[in-house]
Amino acid sequence: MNNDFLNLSKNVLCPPGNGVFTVNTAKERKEVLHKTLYKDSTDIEKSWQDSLEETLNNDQVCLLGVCSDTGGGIQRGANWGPLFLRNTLLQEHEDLIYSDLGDIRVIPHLLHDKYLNDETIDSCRSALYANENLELPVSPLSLTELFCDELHENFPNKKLFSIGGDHSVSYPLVKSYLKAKAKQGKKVAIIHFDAHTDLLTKRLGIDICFGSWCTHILEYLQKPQYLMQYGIRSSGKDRGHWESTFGVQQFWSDEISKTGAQQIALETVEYLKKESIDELYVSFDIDALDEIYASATGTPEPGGMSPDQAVTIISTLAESFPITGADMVEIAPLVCADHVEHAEPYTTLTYGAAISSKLIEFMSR
Ligand SMILES: [Mn+2]
Repeated sequence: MNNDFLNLSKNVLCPPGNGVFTVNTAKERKEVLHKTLYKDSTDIEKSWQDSLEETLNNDQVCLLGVCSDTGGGIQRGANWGPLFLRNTLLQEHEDLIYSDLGDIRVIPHLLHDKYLNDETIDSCRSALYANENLELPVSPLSLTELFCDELHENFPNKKLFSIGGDHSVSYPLVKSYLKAKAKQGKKVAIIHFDAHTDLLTKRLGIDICFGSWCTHILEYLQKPQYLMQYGIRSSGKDRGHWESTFGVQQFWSDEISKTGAQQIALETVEYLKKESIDELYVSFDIDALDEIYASATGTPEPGGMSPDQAVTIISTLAESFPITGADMVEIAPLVCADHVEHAEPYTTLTYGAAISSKLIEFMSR
């Protein structure tokens, strides 16, 4: 491995679960995770650094946390997704095989470096790297893109499963994946589960956020039709508007229930085969699920998919295509929707972990 890449990783990542910068908050939860990962180590930073090279060189699926929810904007709290989802995966899917790269280092007030002035960048470089001359980005989305670009460059076959974060984190994750696959000459499609289309061009003047990330990855897709969206239901415009304006393909939640998840998935398989698609990336916004399964998220919505429907679609696609990248985003474990009866975080985490474990299992094939 390129030594520069190992050094870069040590600079822009931190141990799993540490991506939310705190002194005492959630200390016990972090300790549970660290004890499982690093046994009796008293120096977590060192144990994590020592494990990085092996993590990168093995052929297991790699986990990456992006604890940024600055790109959200209605109810935040998805910054805690990576820590809580990891603990749920370890408790409820203990036989699942993957290795953990850690979390992107996150300054919670920042989103993307293009929104910053030089003075702020210098100041944040001093804080993150103790060196303002180190020309690394400082914002979560910029750091994620740089890290993923270098990861794909150094390890073209590495499969990355990322945990958000609000959905804006999928912008650098998917963009970097698409650039890497284009270089490899692979034809890919994005399978996107969500209650929302995420197809704004800008939201209040900001182009990269949870409501607009999809629009800005279209230019990296060979055809806009290769963005396929499932579970849509909360939208100011109808399906025809989005499909004719952007060229994407949508399967709204009511249609999935009416036609059946299996049938919808088979139609997708047929389309993707006709287009000679080689590989898939799955981006899963937990609010694709109905609010009774996913209330601990920024924008829980009724009328959504069941976990079974989602797993059916993913499993059917995985029988015909390799899934070579995926993310699970928008789980906000400390958020409790007051309009959802019996809202609590554990149901959301359990279903989020169940779908994540399926994705990791399929990616491992
Ligand atoms: Mn979304």
